[in-house]
Amino acid sequence: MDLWFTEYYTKNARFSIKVDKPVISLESEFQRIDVFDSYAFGRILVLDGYLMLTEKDEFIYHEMMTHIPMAVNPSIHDILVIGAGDGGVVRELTKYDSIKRIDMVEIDKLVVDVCREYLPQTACRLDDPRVHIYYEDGLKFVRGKYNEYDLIIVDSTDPFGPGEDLFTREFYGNCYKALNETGIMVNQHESPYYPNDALVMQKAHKRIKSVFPIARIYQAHIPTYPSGHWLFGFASKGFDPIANLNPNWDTLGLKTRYYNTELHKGCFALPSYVRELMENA
Ligand code: AG3
Repeated sequence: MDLWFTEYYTKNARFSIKVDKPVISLESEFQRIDVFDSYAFGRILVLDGYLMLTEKDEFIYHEMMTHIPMAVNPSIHDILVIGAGDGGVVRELTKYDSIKRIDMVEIDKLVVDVCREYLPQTACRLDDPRVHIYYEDGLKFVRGKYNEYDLIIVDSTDPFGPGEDLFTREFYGNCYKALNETGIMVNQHESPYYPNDALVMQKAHKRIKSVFPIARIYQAHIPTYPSGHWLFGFASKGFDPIANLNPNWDTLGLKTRYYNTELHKGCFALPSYVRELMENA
């Protein structure tokens, strides 16, 4: 049988992965959830037809969302994670003994349930005693928080459907308030390549820049996301992602497969066309 999962990147470009077997398909209150086993990328998670992660390359995304801020401020103790129901961000964070509390706010409990059952590779640390899961709307959750967190990680879906609110100026403003005076916010920032993705990522950057004094962009190569070229936002009230890189991060002895401190310095260097997109945002 010739079974393929296909995501359309534009009307004229698409990406397909041959499916070995469908694992589970469900419809939650918020979205359609599919898990497939594939030959090339292992098990994959798809929400509303958009590929969220594969077992083969999720380490790149999850390491880049967590170790970049953690290597800038070694005194991060209280963290808010928004979205991230698959648990990949939490798995990376729990590598740090210095972290005291991880509040995770995921709107869709069914995503967490499905990942606990079918994606233990990412969901494996959701039961760490420092992790508190809230099944709530991320935008509403941060509205009520003041001066509480050292770090906010926004691991959302794309800016349509349930993830849409997590790209608004109101949301970024509330994150600013929820952070303490040394706070850092990291968010998944879409791709600069296809015009539709580039437009939403420009809008997001413009909004973050209007709220945070420091707003930088960094990149990684993620084979199974649109164009394979993915961006992340690093916003802070004072920390500079490169000048303030902790020179002792390596002595922590954490095992990573993508992130390292040389790459940390390099990933903020953007291609000229991306720099231009940011300047014209
Ligand atoms: N979160 C965002 C992935 C966006 C991918 N977009 C797409 N395929 N169109 C992934 C969740 C991983 N924790």
